[in-house]
Amino acid sequence: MDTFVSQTRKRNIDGTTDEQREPVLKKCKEEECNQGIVKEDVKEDAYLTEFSQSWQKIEAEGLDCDYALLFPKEEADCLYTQLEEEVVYLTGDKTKIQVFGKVYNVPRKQASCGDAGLTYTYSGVSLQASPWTPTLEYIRDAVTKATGQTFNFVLINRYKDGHDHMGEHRDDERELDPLCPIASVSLGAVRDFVFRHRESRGKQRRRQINPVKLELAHGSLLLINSPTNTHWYHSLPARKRVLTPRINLTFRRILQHGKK
Ligand SMILES: O=C(O)CCC(=O)C(=O)O
Repeated sequence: MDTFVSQTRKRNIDGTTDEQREPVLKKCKEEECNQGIVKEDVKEDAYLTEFSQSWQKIEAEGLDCDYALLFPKEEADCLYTQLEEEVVYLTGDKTKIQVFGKVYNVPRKQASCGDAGLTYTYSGVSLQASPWTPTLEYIRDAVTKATGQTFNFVLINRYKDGHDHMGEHRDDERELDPLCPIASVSLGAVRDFVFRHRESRGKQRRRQINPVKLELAHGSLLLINSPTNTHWYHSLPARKRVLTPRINLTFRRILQHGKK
């Protein structure tokens, strides 16, 4: 994979403790992850073993991201199973977007949750936040503990397999707090994720800047820091060889009434 990562450095992730995570894991074990996703007999000890991972810094011109494994596999499996039970995806007109005046079907399923009254608008679609579910709150709080940032909204994308995808775009809507990173949590199938510099796209490209390509793992957290979304587009390309689903959660901070 021709990943171009200009510089990496390690630092410790300040994540949740095992004790804090235990209630969610217990719930999942009690239900025996009833969709059959967790097949192994996972021992109590395995849950309580300290899970320490480190951040990887990903930098290029105008691009600043941090990547870490936030959840160990067993916990990520449980969270995935619980989200499959809890999240209600959009239907009808909300499954269409407008790009340059043309209407397209969204090639994946979407939902949004957040604090009461919040709305997020992109590509001609206005998404009203549904109430947080227990698992989304749990993941949001784990992200806050790991990053020190607070979030009031999450966009949920579910890709049933490698045919489902997300086209190149920037998350640069005015209602997003520019000081807050976008925190992207991935659960399920590993998928490629590509950043492309705005000056090296399409026919009118002005510069030759290599794309930055990542693989987003099950249980991972990618922080997209400012000013990345000003200079770089990102996408989740179709990958026909991927046969299993993936859920992605992008936690955001939306400015209420256009103010901080
Ligand atoms: O599924 C992904 O990792 C991409 C999500 C994304 O680009 C977005 O929510 O803006």
